[in-house]
This record gives sequence, C-alpha cells and structure tokens, in this order.
Amino acid sequence: MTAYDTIVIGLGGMGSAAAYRLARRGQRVLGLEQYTPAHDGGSSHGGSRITRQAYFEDPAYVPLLRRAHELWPQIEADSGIAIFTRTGGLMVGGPDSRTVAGSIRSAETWGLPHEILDATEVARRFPTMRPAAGEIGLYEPGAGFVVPEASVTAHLRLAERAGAELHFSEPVLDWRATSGGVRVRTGRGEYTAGTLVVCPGAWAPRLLADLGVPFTVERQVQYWFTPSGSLEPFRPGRHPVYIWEDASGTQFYGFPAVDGTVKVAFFRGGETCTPETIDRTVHPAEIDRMAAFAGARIPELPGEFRRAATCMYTNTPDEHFVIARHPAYDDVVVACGFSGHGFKFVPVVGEILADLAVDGGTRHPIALFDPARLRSPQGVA
Ligand code: PYC
Repeated sequence: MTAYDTIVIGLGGMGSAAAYRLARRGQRVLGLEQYTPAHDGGSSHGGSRITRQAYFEDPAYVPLLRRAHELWPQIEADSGIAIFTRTGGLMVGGPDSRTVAGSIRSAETWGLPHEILDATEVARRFPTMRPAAGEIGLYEPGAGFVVPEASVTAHLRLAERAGAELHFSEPVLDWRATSGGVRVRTGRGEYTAGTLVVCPGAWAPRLLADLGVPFTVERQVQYWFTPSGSLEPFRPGRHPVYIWEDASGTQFYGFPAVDGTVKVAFFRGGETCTPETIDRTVHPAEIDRMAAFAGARIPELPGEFRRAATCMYTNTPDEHFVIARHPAYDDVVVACGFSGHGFKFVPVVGEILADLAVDGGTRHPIALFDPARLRSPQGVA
C-alpha cells in the first residue's frame, strides 16, 4: 500500500488550494514545498493580484471566474483570513485594443454587469486618470483584488485542518511514475502515493520537462509609489483596479492604495530568466521607465518611489494555462504555465485538480488548457 493517496508538489497559490481540496475530499495528502509557507521566491507574493470576470484573454475563462468568485468568500469564512477586496475594475485602451475589445466580448458573451465609459467619463469618475482622447474604458463593478499571501496561508491552514501533512523547506529532487502510482524523491527521503499533483510554478521546465511544453519563465517587477497629492482618490472604494493598454499594445496595471502606497507594474515584457538566474535587483532605469509610463496616465501616482519586488511568470506560447492529467502518466495531474494571469483562479483550480486526481475528470470546462495543443512534434520541446 502507498503511504499517501496524493502528493502535491509545490504549495504556492495553486498547490495550496489543491492540497486543501484533496484533503477535504478525504484523501491522505502529502504537500511538499521547497521554501517556507507563503514565501516570496516564486509567483504568489506582492500583496495583490487583480481579479476580474470580463476576461479579455478568452470568454472560455468566464465560468471558472464565476466559480472562483463564489469560492473566495467561502475560503475567507472557513479560514478566518481576509483575501478579496471588491474595488471595481477598469480596462482602458483604444476600442479595438485587446484589453478593451476582449473584455467587451467576454462581458457581452456572458451577460456580465459592465459599463462602457468614454475618456471624459473615465476622468470624471476616476479623477486620478487621464485617458487619451479616443481611449475608452470597460468598467466592471465586481472586479477587485486578492492578496496572494493571504490565499496561500488560508488554503494551507484549511488543508492542515482537513488532515493534510505539509512539509516545508523540502525541495523535490525528482519524481517518477511507477506501476502502482508515483514515487517522489526529496533531500529528506522518498515518498510514494497513488497520485501526484504537480504545481511547480516557475520550476515547471525542470519538474515537467517531459510534458513537451516550451515554457518561458519571465522576470517581472512590481513597484510601489506614494502619490504626490492626496491619497484619498487612490483609496479602495474610490479607485478601481485597472489594466491600461497603449497604442503599441503595452499593458500596465495597478491597484488602489494599500497601507499608504500604490502598486503598479507592466503586464509582460520582462526578460527571460530561470529561478536560478533571475536578477532580483530592480535598477534605477526600470523605476524611471515605470514612473514615466504611469505618470503619463495617472500624473500624481509616481510621487515618490517606495520599493519594488521581482517575481516570475511561467508563460506558455499562447498564454493559456496548462491543467490536465499528464499525457504520459495516468496518475499524474499538472497545473502550470499560468502566464501571469492565473492567481485569480486559485480556488477553482484547487477544485479542478482534486477532481482530476480523484475522479479522473472534472465538470469544469478545461478543454482550453490541454497541453496537447502546445506539444512539439518530437514530444519534448
Ligand atoms: O490577470 O488581471 C490580471 C493581471 C494583470 C496583470 C497581471 N495579471
């Protein structure tokens, strides 16, 4: 008999949710994490992640977002940890930009509450913002942000309460499928289980090399500024979360003020890296570029630079996720390649991973995330 029903590799956003959902379904779960709980070395830190439902990336995500928005309050109530703040969300750009046109498409396809605002109305409602003539905004009242560290802490707490055994500071060296399940080797020992769920984040290229998906890990920087004027118009309740696309297709995004500072970042466009080679230093030229870009649209925002932090995106070639049973191993389930837009899905991805591990399938629509669409003809990229 194997010692565990399921081993979860990686206890960041997705893995912590999977461990909880599996334990809640009565599985004997071992969770393995190379760092400490809710650490800042991967892709689940920085204090805030946008959540929105008028999803410019593809309307196929909307049912999953609806389910995630049902689950966040349940996780908060069950764990006693606050995660989600509703602020409203604004997608700004030209009417034909990917950000605006894609958001309108999802909102209309699914009948989501939204308003289309012209540039004058955007500036009237949100006086910090100066859209260019011809830019428009899609406003979504149900959007907001979640705190990634709080989500991880809440899911880990609930997983332990449901009986999961969680090991931290225990990096996985390798894993393999066996005739009756899986075997995972760490610096401390070897573990066996019936099923393996791999949530590797930026470590996907090493831990899932034989998936055959050409992942690219990208360095990202998050910046915090104190606005030059009053903080009032930046407060949650007055200021939405937003993604703003310029005429060249560059997207930047930001949040209301939290603890007296305002966070902004570019969405993509970072250097390719690995977890071992990422440059953790944020350079003055990068801060200047961010301040100039933000200042051209939200003039008071880049008053004073406070701090910055790096994190990693793990991108797939089409920027859609990979969530599936491993094509080569029946007892292995994978969740990776979240391409910088995955965190808002954490609670529903936890449900999906538990479904795939326990039932072999899920009622949730995940056809878009099949890795077969990305595998190189040789099998391994
Ligand atoms: O998914 O909304 C998002 C997002 C914005 C910037 C990075 N991810």
